[in-house]
Amino acid sequence: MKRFLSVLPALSLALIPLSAAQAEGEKAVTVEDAKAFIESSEKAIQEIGEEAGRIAWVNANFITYDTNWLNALMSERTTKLYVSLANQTKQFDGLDLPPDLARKMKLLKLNLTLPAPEYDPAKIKKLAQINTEMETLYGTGKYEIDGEELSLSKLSRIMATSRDYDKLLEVWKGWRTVSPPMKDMYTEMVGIANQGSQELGFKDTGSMWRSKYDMDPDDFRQDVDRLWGEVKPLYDSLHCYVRGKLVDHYGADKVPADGPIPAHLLGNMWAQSWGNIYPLVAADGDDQGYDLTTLLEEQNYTPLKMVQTAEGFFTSLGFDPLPETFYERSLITEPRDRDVQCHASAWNVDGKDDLRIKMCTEVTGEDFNTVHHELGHNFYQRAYNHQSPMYQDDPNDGFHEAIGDMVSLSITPKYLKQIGLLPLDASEEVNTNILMAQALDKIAFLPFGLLVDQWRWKVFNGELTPEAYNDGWWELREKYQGVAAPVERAADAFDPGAKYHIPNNVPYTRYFLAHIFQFQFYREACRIAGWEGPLAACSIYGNKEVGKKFNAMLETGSALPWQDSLEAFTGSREADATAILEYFAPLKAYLDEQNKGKSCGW
Ligand code: X8Z
Ligand code: ZN
Repeated sequence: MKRFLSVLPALSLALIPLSAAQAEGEKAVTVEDAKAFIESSEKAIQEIGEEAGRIAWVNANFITYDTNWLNALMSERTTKLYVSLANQTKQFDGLDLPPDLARKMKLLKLNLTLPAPEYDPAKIKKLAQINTEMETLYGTGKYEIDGEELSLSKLSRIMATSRDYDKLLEVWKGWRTVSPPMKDMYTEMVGIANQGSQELGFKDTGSMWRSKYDMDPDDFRQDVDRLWGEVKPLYDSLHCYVRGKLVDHYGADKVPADGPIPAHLLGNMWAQSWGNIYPLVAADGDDQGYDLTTLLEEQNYTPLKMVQTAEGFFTSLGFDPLPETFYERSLITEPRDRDVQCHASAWNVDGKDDLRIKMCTEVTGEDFNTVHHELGHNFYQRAYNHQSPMYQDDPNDGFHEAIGDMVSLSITPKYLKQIGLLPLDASEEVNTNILMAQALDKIAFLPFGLLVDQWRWKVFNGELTPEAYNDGWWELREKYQGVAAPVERAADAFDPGAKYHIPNNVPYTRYFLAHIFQFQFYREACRIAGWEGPLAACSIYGNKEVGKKFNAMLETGSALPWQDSLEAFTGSREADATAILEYFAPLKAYLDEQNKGKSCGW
């Protein structure tokens, strides 16, 4: 997802008026000065956001020497502007500001993901170059097998479908050859960003990231740990059951019956969601689920039709259709003749209605879910586009990641019948296997969603030094996920860099939070819809009342603290794991029954 991008030519900095105090050298700044500062900052941000957005779009769609050059230049200017604005907010510290101004001041200070030292133009430039280069290494990364250069999409297809231990190992190792050259750049980037964060008054960049949640950063860390503690028993049950099935398939010589699972056997390049090995772990018996990929193929779905179908879900809730330009300007399938950044993203290029997705969509159940995920970002972006520039965002990044996912939880057997993907005489019951398929995506993801930033927090605060980057990564992978590298890692390995969000510097705790929030939103939506059956069988498709109440939360943008927005929709001010636990309770009972007598854990 691309959010508020901004850049300002050096000259325009003159737009930001000096405060009265600065001008006169002594007189204290006033609320009026603060107001004028915020107004001019918002104007500057709005004016240049579109330019930056279009350049970033072209770069991600055509990765070339020149678009990289342009992107680095824009990134440099963006950082310059935001660092300057963030540092200028300090002059108003201690001033008793009205709540709206105080909030905007705070958001302005926290806006950048990677700040840099304000008066060190060489470092700002270096940061921009490093970031562009790491993004390019990832976006153009390939690995050759049997004389063919394979992109990440192709390698991921093999990870998803092959059940050959050695083939999977080759692909898993192969993709990780793209990241060692990133390691020194990453180290340098950490140093520059930390300097910038400290200048703004934060301990380090990780601490700055944790300060974005309208609560004390230490309390935030604890809250995340609390949530993990609540869902961990469910993850442990799933891990134990899946490991048993993998032992059955690959043998105890390949998969240790009481140790961590080799990370290349779970159907995904990063072992972050396991839906692709559903056929290996599905429960026996009559309760067979369905394979969404097969259903889509049987009905001759195309990537375009998948996007239109997902749009149809949102319009059924009362959202306006996407603008025509969405279909004219989006990238929906992988081009054959050029390098593009295939990692799915959703954009609002002009801060108004120029919505797009960029996705190398394939006709699979996994991508059907991702299409809903991306459109969730777009509908959210449009819902808040009338807000002032500082508020055109989520109040908690977990919200942005949860919207589309919340909608796709309604892809139930009943819904699939309604849109003609399942035959009309199919059962509407959500049986063990349907829940199993969901758990392989949603429950398996939780520890991964947590550990990526646990690693980065340790990198930013210096607990992990460059020599320990890779081992520290695998310690966390084992601790949280119970997975292990299938082979010893070389001294120069930089395996975190083989995951998109590390070279692209996208904070990751948002996805962990989103996996909690989406069930919380969904449970509330189902309550509004008057649903009384098992939670997992509820579909909100076509429910305008749900759409209206949900939209009320979305259109608030970041104008209110997330706790207020959450309360307005769900009545609760806390991230609450009871909804995800309720959803999977029948599966948990099944898993625990199956796991009886096994030694679980790793
Ligand atoms: O990066 C994404 C989205 C774009 S915001 C495709 N996701 C995470 C990932 O792929 O690692 C969605 C789920 C987790
Ligand atoms: Zn997303």
